[in-house]
Amino acid sequence: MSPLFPTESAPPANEQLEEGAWLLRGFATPDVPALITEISHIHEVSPFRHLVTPSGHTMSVAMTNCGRVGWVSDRRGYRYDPIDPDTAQPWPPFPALFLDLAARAAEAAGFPHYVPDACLINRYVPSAKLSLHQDKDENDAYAPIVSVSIGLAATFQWGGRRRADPVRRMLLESGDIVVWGGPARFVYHGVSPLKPGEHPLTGPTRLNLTFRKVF
Ligand code: MD3
Ligand code: FE
Repeated sequence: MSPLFPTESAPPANEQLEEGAWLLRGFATPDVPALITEISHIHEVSPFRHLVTPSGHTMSVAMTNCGRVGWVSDRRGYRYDPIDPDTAQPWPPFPALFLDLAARAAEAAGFPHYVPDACLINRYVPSAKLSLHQDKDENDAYAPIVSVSIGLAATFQWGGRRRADPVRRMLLESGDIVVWGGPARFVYHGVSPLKPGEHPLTGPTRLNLTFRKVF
């Protein structure tokens, strides 16, 4: 018998991962096509590039930014910079949709009045990965990082406050948002090498937005 209220039409429930961390499955799905358009406009001004870490390793993930400052790395270290070193110009401003989406997601996770300063945009192709790390270049240690996944799905690695803590794995799909704030702000995390695939909107690519309150 077919159910009167099929579960397929119910929005997925928000899932609390730990204190301060929420997984909002499909939260950004209606906005994904417009987000991709905005990212391509940002790429025209501040193109994706492979940054070099202080140890001299070239990252497999390509990055760009929008907002007041952008996250950059070179042989001298990591920093937030108001100027894109590749163009010698300010980073493109936040599209209105970015600020609106980040604030709605943060609110849904218990962080009202979220106004980020920066958005790091990561682009993965098959085999690109992000090794286990903490994000601690931001001055605000309570405000959340809001992460939006777009395109191919990726296996996200979610650890604890110490590098040696056990790591859980979960699949992040296009439209999923994860919010990490307060006590969950400094957990180790990473992304396993992207598996080859084809997404209808992004082709063989995964995009990820991470909104940050830097100041
Ligand atoms: C948990 N990006 O850009 S997003 C990063 O999918 C980064 O591109 C990954 O890690 C990506 O720094 C993961 C999820 C995420 C981002 C930041 C966090 C989880 C986090 C900061 C603290 C705790
Ligand atoms: Fe990170």
